[in-house]
Amino acid sequence: TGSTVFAAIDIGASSGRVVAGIRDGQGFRTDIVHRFPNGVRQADGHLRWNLTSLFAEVQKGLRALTARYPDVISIGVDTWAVDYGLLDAAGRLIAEPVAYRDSRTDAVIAEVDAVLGRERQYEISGLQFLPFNTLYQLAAERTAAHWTQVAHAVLLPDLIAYWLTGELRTEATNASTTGLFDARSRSWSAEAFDALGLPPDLFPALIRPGETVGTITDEIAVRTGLPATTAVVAVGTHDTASAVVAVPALDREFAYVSSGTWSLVGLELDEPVITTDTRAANFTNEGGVDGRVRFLRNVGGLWLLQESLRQWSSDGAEQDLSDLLAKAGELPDGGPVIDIDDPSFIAPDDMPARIQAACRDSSQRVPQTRAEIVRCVVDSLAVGYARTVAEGARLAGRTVSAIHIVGGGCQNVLLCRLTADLSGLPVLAGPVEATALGNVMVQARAAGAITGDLEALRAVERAGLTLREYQPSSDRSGALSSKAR
Ligand code: LFR
Repeated sequence: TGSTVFAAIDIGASSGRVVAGIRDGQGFRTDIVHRFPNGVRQADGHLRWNLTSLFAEVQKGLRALTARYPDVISIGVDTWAVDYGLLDAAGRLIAEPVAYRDSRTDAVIAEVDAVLGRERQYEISGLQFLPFNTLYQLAAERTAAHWTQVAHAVLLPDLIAYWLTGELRTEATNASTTGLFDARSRSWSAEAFDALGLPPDLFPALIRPGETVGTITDEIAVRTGLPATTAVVAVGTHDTASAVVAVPALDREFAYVSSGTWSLVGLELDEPVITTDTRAANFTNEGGVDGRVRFLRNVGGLWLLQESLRQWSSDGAEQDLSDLLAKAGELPDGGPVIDIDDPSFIAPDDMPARIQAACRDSSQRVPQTRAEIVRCVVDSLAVGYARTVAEGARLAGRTVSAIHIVGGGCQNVLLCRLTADLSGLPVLAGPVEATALGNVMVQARAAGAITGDLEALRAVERAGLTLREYQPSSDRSGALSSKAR
């Protein structure tokens, strides 16, 4: 009676979770019922995800969820963007999806740019150039032997929704990251498909957040214990789109950082801003929920720390991040700052050595200890956050009164404090589970458990949250400001 529980399947590049999102008197509560690791591995000559095992974890999570919450209303799925699986005519996955960190696009970027110039690409899609944008990945793949078998390209959250329901769709916020989507008309770009020689119906039909994909198959109902009538609802299936929904802002003068494996830094706008300046600054105009525009840039992320930790653990004893961060925080200001967005950091392996090389190559002091390397990454992230917020505000002609940091990185006190100091703006940290919350809130609205625009949703969310606030201190803006501007 009156219990309103929604299931969010939220899978990031380094971990996934199945979350119960509960609408209660205050706001929304999340209960993580299942957590599992994710990562890329080398297989058949490429870095790949293992969607088959991720889907097994999803089912395990849904089983755990129904055991605890028998009355789940619906399910929403979000994952990282740009990657896709290829299905044959019988709907079978042809191979495990290649991961965006694979280098396969190196060989085709120039070719694609020759048939559809970078400027024209940006004019159509408003998308920042990233070497792994879907159109480059498809260009690399279409010459492979298996291409003749391909019936559909399916973005990864849509693939999971397909396995749950048997229904094939392409959710629009994630479609906006392909480079084949028109940012202004918010539909596929026939010109882009044509230029690349891709069939116009390669991707399944579009669906918008809030619409229903379908009900779960009988097989999934049996395996998970969910009622056969349970619906899968389209949410902002691009994880960043869901995270932005759950930025707990009280007005619209906010900037956000969705801080996870990547840091997505920017503003929410009503219309795309596609100019030579925004192109030069490599700002993207990704599609948000309710037709909003996520005007942002991909800034490097916790990936550099995750990969450093992985390296150090494989060298010997397990290394604890909170311990290193505490030590890093005690180091003096003014250490080396690297360009965290350099493409040389995209691939896995040997991260500490690459960070040291970046310092050496830019004639800075080379960090030696683990704490120094961690401090270098955190300083560089904070510089990237402060600079990108200022740049986004300038490009969009907007004022920003606060920066919200959501996602895992909001727990990093040093990062939050440095961002406040360098930007001269208050930083509001939280929630950690923004992506799952954004996923849940869109489902809750589709079910009628909450009504209104994103501002209304955020107001309800905010009522149930305690945010940590960091006021800028002027001491530090002096010490590092030359690097932030
Ligand atoms: C964050 C994210 C970014 C996207 C990157 C690759 O998880 O979705 O928004 O650029 O992963 O898909």
